[in-house]
Parts: sequence; structure tokens; C-alpha cells
Amino acid sequence: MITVYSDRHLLRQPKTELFGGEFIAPHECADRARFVLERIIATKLGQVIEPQVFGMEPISRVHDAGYLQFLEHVWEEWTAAGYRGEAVPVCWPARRMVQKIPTQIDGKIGYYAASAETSIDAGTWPAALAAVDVALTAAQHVIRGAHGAFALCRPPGHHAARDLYGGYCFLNNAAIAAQWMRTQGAGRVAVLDVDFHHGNGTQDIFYDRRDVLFVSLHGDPREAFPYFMGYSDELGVGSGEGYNLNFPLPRDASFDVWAAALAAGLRRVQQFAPEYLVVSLGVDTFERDPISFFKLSSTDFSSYGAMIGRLKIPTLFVLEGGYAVAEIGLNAVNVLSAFESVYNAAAQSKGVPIK
Ligand code: SP5
Ligand code: ZN
Repeated sequence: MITVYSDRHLLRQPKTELFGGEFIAPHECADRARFVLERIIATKLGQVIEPQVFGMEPISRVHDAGYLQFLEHVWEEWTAAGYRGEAVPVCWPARRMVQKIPTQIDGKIGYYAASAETSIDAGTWPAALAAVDVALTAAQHVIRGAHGAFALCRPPGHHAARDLYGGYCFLNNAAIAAQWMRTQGAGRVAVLDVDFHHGNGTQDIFYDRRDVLFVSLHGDPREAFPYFMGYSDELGVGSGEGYNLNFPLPRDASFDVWAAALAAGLRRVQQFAPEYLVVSLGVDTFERDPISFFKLSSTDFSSYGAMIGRLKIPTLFVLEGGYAVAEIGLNAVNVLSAFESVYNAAAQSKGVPIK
């Protein structure tokens, strides 16, 4: 399987993450991408290529124009205000308050932030743009006939909504890629989100649509970030009703419980019969992840990669979370290799040529 990767993720190197009332070293760090890349090379998963540049058009189809202007200029406005630290919101348009966009940067950042752990630094915007190019380049490989492709994205994207950042995410790489597949002619695209956290951004973006199915397995929002979305009664709205499917799972859910939910989600995907599948691949479901509470072992990642491969739907994998940095490469690549070997075995037995 081909991997798309860009060094430009190194432009985002925030020093802080607000956690438990302290500014700590961020969980979402550059080493994550380095360890995944090293594992891909060590296991010879396949070629690693640079992204092409796609520009703003595919991004504008998913994100709000004012939000994109904000992200592009937040750092210069923050530093122009005289602040010496990284950009962090302290004030939000909470319940019953007015949803107008302030002109001052503290007001603006509060308007566009969904959470405060995600510090913004000087290189955040160019890094986020590069991550989108990584996702779109990998999507292009799938559109051109690859069974699978891996977008080694950093920063991640699934918490970014149309006009909200947070949860370490700014631009929704997976949603932008799924929309681009539609723009390029695919009738139906499914997004399967296996990150520990609910993909609130992706759900928000496609909530009123029936052309993009969203299925997410995640920690119960009563107990886990993003807390305010991800319940099982969120089914979609308008013509999108029935095209959003959430599996909130309890603390310490075993792999058997998790895999049963995945099997149910995959049955819905099969019934939907999309041209392409986009997997938001977070590996923070791992038993030793520092901020999550599922209990998957490294071999469980192979098991579920095989389950996804048995669908035989051309699949774009987009990296999301995963904060047990030493094992992030093992766990992510276990999913990809198992997907690939099962997909190829299934294709061979049907006499379909292997790409
Ligand atoms: C992409 C992704 O995985 N984003 C995750 C963002 C999580 N941000 C909030 C973290 C709060 C963690 N609280 C954990 C308590 C552990 N005892
Ligand atoms: Zn996550």
C-alpha cells in the first residue's frame, strides 16, 4: 500500500497543551508521525510519496470561508495583540449568548474554538494545509484504482467541523477527502471513524446528507471527549436521516465488544454500498494510550484491519489520533498490512487483478 507523507507537519510544533490546569507537552506531537513513518519503512508496507498541492478549492467545499480566514491569520493577530504565549481561547459563545463574530482576536478565537487544549503556533496553518494535501493525494490513488492508500496526516482532522477547531484538529482531512471523492464523481462515500474519540467534526459536516454515510465507534460521550456529541440517537437530519450511526462504548470495553460494534458498523457500510470507504484511523483505542480507555492490544489492530479488508471496498486510511507514541507505528501499520493481505487474498480468489 502506498503512503503519502510530508515533512511539513514539522511546521506545527506547539509547546503547550492545557491539561488538568497545567500547560504540558502536547500529546499530539511530531514524533507521532516520525514513528509511523519509521514503521512503514521497517515493515516495507510500500512506497512513500510526497503530496501534490491541491489548493483551497477542495477545502472550501467543507469548511466555512470566515473560519478559513481566521485560521490563516490567527497567529499574526494573536502576536499583534502583544501576547507572548501560544494562541488559546478563554471565552466562548455559550448557551443563550449571541452567535456573532467579534473583531478582536480573543473573541474570534473563542468563536471558532470547540476546546482549549489545542494551542495554535506559528506553523499550524501551513502544517494543516499540508495534511489536507496528503489526504487528497492518497484519495487520488484510490480514485485511480488502488485498493488502499494511507494518508499519514498530522495534524489530525476529525474533530474539525465546518467552522470549529479543537481536539488537536483544524482542517478535517478525512471529510475533505470524502467530499473530493464525491466531487470527482463517486456517487456514495462512507466514512468509518475508529479513533477512540467521536468524530464530531465529520458528523457535523455530513449530518444532513445521504450521499456520505458516517459511522463512528468511540468512548461514551458521557465519559469521554468531545463530551457534547456522539450519542447513539444522533441519526442524521433531513435527507441525511439514517445516514449517521454512532456506537458509544463503555469504559474498558473489551476488544470483543468493540469488534461486535465494528461488525455492525461494517454491515451498515456494506448495505450502503459506497464506491469508496474513508477510514479515520485513530489508534488511541490502544490499551496503553495515555488519554483513552479502550483496551485493544497490538494484535487486535491486525484483526480489525482484516475485518475492514473483507469488505473489498477501495479504502483511504487517514491518520487521526494515537498517543502511545512508541507503539503508534506498530498499531497503525498492523491495521494497514492486515487490510491489504486480506483484500488481496479475497481479490485473488475472485480472479480480480491485484493493484
Ligand atoms: C484526534 C484526537 O484523538 N484528539 C483527541 C483530543 C482530546 N482532547 C482532550 C483530551 C482530554 C483528555 N482527558 C483525559 C483524562 C485522562 N485521565
Ligand atoms: Zn482520538
